[in-house]
Amino acid sequence: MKKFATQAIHAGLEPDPTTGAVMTPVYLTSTYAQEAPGKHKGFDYSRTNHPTRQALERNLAALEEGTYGLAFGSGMAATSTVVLSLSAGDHVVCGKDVYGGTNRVFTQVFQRFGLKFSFVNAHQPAEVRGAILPETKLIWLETPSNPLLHITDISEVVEIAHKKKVQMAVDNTFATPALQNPLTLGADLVVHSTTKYLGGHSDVVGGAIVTKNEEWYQKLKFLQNAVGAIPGPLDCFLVLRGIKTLAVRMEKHCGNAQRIAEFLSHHSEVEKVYYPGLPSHPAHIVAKRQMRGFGGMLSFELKGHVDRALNMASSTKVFTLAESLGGVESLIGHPASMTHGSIPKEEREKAGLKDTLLRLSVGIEDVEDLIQDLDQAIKQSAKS
Ligand code: P1T
Repeated sequence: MKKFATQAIHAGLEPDPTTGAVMTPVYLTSTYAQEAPGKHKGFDYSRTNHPTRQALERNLAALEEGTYGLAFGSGMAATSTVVLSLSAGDHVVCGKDVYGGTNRVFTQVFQRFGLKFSFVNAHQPAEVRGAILPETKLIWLETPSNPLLHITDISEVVEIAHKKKVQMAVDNTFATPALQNPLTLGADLVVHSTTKYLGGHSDVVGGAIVTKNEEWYQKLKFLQNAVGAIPGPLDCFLVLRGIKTLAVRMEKHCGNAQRIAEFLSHHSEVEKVYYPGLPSHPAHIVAKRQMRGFGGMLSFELKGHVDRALNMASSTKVFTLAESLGGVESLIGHPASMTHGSIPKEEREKAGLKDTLLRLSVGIEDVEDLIQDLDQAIKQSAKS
C-alpha cells in the first residue's frame, strides 16, 4: 500500500472518465438518465449516490485504512447518523470531554427519543468499563478530546468494549488520519468533522464516517439515504481538494503547536498547558504510541480571573477569535462561552473545563509571529 501523503492525493480518485479531467469534477446534477428503468451507470438520484461524493468517500475510506466511507453535510450529521442506528432503550457511554454540540445532540435531542447516555472520563478506561450496562450498544469518544486534549488508549477501550459486545466509535477530528487511525487499533467506526483539518481552509462544513465492517456500512448507507444529511457536490470537491495537502499541513500544525505549547508552559503568567506533545501531559506516552504527531490543538489557563482570559481572547492580532479549528489560519476560542456553551456550567466543571480555559487552533503561519502575538496578548490582558 502507498504511503499516507501519496494516498491523500490519489486514493479513490481517477481522471474523469468522460473528459480526462485530473481534478474530480463538481457534478451539479440531482438525477441521471437511465437507459431502461433501473438500468444506469451506478447513479440514479444524488441523495443516494453522487460521483463527486463517491470520490471523496473512497478517498476517506483509504486514508482511515477502512473499507467504506460515507460523507455527510456536517460533523454533527455524521454523528447523528451513527446514533440513528440505535433504538429506544439502547445506552451509549460517551466521553465527558467531547465537542459541546455532540453533548447537546445526545442530551437534548436523542434522549427525547428514549436513548440513554452516560458521560464518563473516557481517558480512564476503568470508568468506561464501570459504565457499561446490559443495554449498552456504543462507546463514543474523542482522542485527543475537545477542548482538554485528553488522550484515551484506543486499544485498551476497544478491548473493554468488545469483551462486552459493545461497538466503539472514535471521533478522529482533532488527530486526522494523518496522525492516528482508530480502525487499525480496533475501533468499529471513525467519525470526522471534515470542516476542520480535512477541509483545512475554513471554507466548507462537512462530516464523514469510515468503517471496515460491511454490516455497519449497509446500516449507515441506508440511513444516509433514508435521512438524507448529505453534503453538496461543491462541498465534497472542497474537502477533496483540502485533503490533498493534509500531510504537509499536519506536519506544520504539529511543529507550530509544539513550539507554542513549550512557550506557554514556560510563561510566568500561564497556569497550565494542555498539549499531548508535552512530556508533562499525563498520557504523553500513550499519545506517542498511538499517534504519529501530537496535532495542532492546545488549550491553556492563564493565571488570574476569567476576565483576564476573556481579555486575552480579544487581544490577539494574528490569532482570530472564532469557533471552529483546523484551518490554515490560527484561531483562539473561549470554550466555556463558545464551543461548549451549550453544556451546563456544573457539567463543564465536573469535566474539568474551567471558565478560564482558552483553546488555540494553531495554524501554519510563521511560528515566531504566532508566539509574539500570544505574548503581546498576555501582556495586554494584564492591563485591561
Ligand atoms: O461543526 P461540524 O462539522 O458539524 O462538526 C461537529 C464536530 C464534531 N466533532 C468534533 C471533535 C468537533 O470539534 C466538531 C465541531 N467543533 C467546533 C465547531 C469547535 O469549534 O470545536
